[in-house]
This record gives sequence, C-alpha cells and structure tokens, in this order.
Amino acid sequence: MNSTTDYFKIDDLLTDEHKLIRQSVRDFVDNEIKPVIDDAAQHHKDIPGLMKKLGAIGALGPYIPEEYGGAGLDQMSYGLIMQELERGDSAVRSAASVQSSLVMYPIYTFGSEEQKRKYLPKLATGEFVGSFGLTEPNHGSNPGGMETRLTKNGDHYLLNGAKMWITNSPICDIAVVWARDEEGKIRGVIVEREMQGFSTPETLNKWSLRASKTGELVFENVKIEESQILPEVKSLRGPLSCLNSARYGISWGVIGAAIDCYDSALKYSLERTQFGKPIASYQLQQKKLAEFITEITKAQLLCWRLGTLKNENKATSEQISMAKRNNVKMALDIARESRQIIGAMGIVGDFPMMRHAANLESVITYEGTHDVHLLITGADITGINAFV
Ligand code: TGC
Ligand code: FAD
Repeated sequence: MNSTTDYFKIDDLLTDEHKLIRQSVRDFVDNEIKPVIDDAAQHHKDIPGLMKKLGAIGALGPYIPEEYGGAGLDQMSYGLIMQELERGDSAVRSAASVQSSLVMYPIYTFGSEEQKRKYLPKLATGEFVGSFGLTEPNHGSNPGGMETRLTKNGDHYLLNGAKMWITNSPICDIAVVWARDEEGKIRGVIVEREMQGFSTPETLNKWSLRASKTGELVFENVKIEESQILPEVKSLRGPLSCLNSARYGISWGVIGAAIDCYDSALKYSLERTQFGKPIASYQLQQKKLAEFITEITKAQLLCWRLGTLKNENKATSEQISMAKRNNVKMALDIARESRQIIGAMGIVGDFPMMRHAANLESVITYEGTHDVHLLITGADITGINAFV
C-alpha cells in the first residue's frame, strides 16, 4: 500500500532546508492549529495569538530579507510554508499570505527606507497586523475602476472612500490602501488604525473562512502625510504585482487543504466497513481516491516548477494565474468529493472536509475569481483581451 502524498518524489527536488522548514510548519499546524481549528471555525472566533505564533515560526514575510525582520528564504520555502498552513485551515494561510504578500511585499518593494524600517520588523513578528485594501463595494474584479480618492489639501492629503471584503480589517494595526490621486494615478497609502476618520466595521455571518476576520476599511477625510504614501508606485501594476505573490502562495496553500481531505478520506475508507468489506475495496470509491492523488500530484508539479521559475525571477503573472485557478478548483473538487466518501460523518466537525470546502468557496473567489483567471489565460493565448 502506497499512502504517500509525494507520489512523484518531488521531495527529491527539494533541499534539506526546504524539508526542514516544511516539517517545522507541519509540526506547528499539528500542535497549535489542528486542536483548535474546529472550535474557532464553528464559533466564528479567532485562533488565540495566531499572528504572533506565525511570526515566531518565520511564516510572516518568509522571503523578506533578514535586515527588515523577514526570514530571507527563497520562494520554494514560501510555497511550502503556505501549503502546510492551509493543511490546517485556509484562514491560517490567509493570515500569513496577506501579511507577507499584500502588506510586507508592497512596503518592501515600493516603500521608502524609513517606511521599511518602521513597519516591516513589527509585521514580521506579528506585533503589527496588516490588511490590504484593493476591492471596493462597486469594484471587485475590476479594481481599475476604484473610487477611493487621495486629494491634496495644503501640505498633506485627504483620503476618502471605502474598501470591502478585507481580510483582517477589524484587527489590523495598519492597512495598505490603494487610491486614485488627482492625476488619476493609483497610489499606495499606509493608513494607521489611530488615524482620525478611519474605521473598520466587521463583516459578520460568513459561512466561509470563519476562523478569519473580514471587514471594511472606511475613510472619511483621513489626513495623510506624504510620509505615509509609498513613493515607488503610481499605477495599477503596483497592487497587481502584490497579487502575483499572494496568488503564488495560494497555489501552494490549497494543495495542503486537498492533502488534508485526501488523507482523511483514504484512512476512513480503509476503516469503514459496509456490505462486509471496507468501502475502499469498492471501485467507485477507489476511482475517487485515485483521481484525488493524481490531481494533487499534478498540482504539486505545477507549483514546484512555478517555485523554480519564481526563484529565477522568470515566472509570469499568466503562469501564476493558471496555477491559482487550476489548484484552487482541484482542492475544492477534492474537498466536496471526499466529503461524500465519509458519508454522514462528513457533515460534522470531526472531519475537515466541510470546513475546507466552505473555505475554498472564498479562495476560488478572492485574489481573482476562477473566471477572471480563465480570461487572463484566454487573453494570453489568443492575444485578445476579453475584459474590454
Ligand atoms: P490591465 O489594463 O490589464 O492592467 C493594468 C496594468 O497592470 C499590469 N498588470 C499586471 N502587473 C503585474 N501583475 C499582474 N498580475 C498584472 N496584471 C496586469 C498591466 O500590464 C498594466 O500595466 P501598464 O503598465 O500597461 O499600465 O488592467 P485591467 O483593468 O484590464 O484588469 C485586469 C485584471 C482583470 C486581470 C485585473 O484587474 C485582475 O486581476 N482582477 C482581479 C482582481 C483581484 O484579484 N483582486 C484581488 C483583491 S486582494 C484579495 O482578494 C485578497 S484575498 C486575501 C486572502 O485572505 O488571502
Ligand atoms: P465581482 O467582480 O462582482 O464578480 C462577480 C462574478 O462576475 C464573478 O463570478 C466573476 O468571475 C464574474 N465576472 C466579473 N467580471 C467578469 C468579466 N469581465 N467576464 C466574465 N465574468 C466576470 N479584497 C481585498 O482587496 N483585500 C482583501 O484582503 C480581501 N479579502 C477577501 C476575503 C474574503 C473572505 C473574500 C470573499 C474576498 C476578499 N477580497 C479581498 C475581495 C475579493 O478579491 C473579491 O471578492 C474578488 O476580487 C471578486 O470581486 P467581487 O466579489 O466584487 O465579484
């Protein structure tokens, strides 16, 4: 019997350091997340001390250089960390990927030296929680239409508008917010929680990502000093490049969710007896399990190659788009189908499939919907942009 989830021996392509990092995050998830995640998700509450715990294991800004508090690791390590975190829950991976790719990455890439020194070390330890405001009530897939405005007012600026569906907004200390200036350029602004006119109402009653906080970012004449504006970015290319990093992490992360579902279904199918035999002995169940491990293996290979390209600085946003779309759909399909393998047991919290499936309904929508990513591939292969 071959119950490995490394069917094509991808481990042989990883370094000892990669495997060590993966194991340490796996241990963290087994010890700190698995025992509490069902309760947190069922009751829509936080995992106690999550951000600081993620900081302590180096999961916040893994690829940010050490001089700014990051771990200075490569892109493969970042991917493996995301995979292990999402084996626990998408909310945990979301917390780490927003902080790393959507808050630390733009400050590191587009920020001034002063901004980097002020924010990155505290974000790396989890002392500060960051959020990323791109989506607006009227502009989700089409962030280029954003209405949030940054206008000059004497020696400073005023920020007005609202962002919606923002991960960690209710608990954030700072928010990296994207707004249009008077020249029509897209600017990145670091807003601090204490700033007058800034509020972060929580979005309640979610059926998905229940162990993660989601909310709005509302700006009413928030006074912004020049020193809060990211100096090195003036177009939509800025926020979209952050998405490349986060989407890459998601491509890896969802493999973790799929593996958790597969492992649970395989084990259960060998133990559960119906009609005098384990249900794993029936062809219909074997078909499901065989397809799961095949799809997981294909997704792993895609991510390994993408990680290699990222390390060489050669990955295109279209390649990242394809991996995000393919792997999230793969994981969602496995979560749904594996729930069926365990029958009625699949609807209670003792097994992770319903939780992963519900989470993945958000993951297939955020960071570009499944259909938006299809259109990105479509535009790439035909040369015709279906968005316009
Ligand atoms: P378009 O005209 O195509 O592009 C505008 C400029 O941006 C460049 N560009 C990119 N640059 C870097 N990376 C990318 N992925 C890029 N995609 C485009 C492009 O070359 C152009 O540059 P320039 O210099 O010529 O001006 O823009 P468009 O308005 O037609 O929109 C294109 C589209 C639809 C693909 C894009 O806007 C898109 O990706 N929409 C999806 C929106 C999205 O993903 N939002 C995510 C919000 S954050 C989030 O969901 C966090 S969830 C967090 C969690 O909890 O994990
Ligand atoms: P819409 O853009 O209104 O799309 C609705 C439907 O129309 C989709 O099926 C879409 O595929 C389809 N569609 C849209 N345009 C086209 C087209 N041209 N052709 C064909 N079909 C099209 N955003 C942030 O900025 N920061 C965050 O931290 C963040 N966290 C999130 C957390 C959660 C839990 C969720 C659910 C969302 C989060 N988002 C965040 C927002 C997320 O990025 C958006 O929901 C997503 O980009 C889609 O936007 P929308 O929901 O407005 O859908």
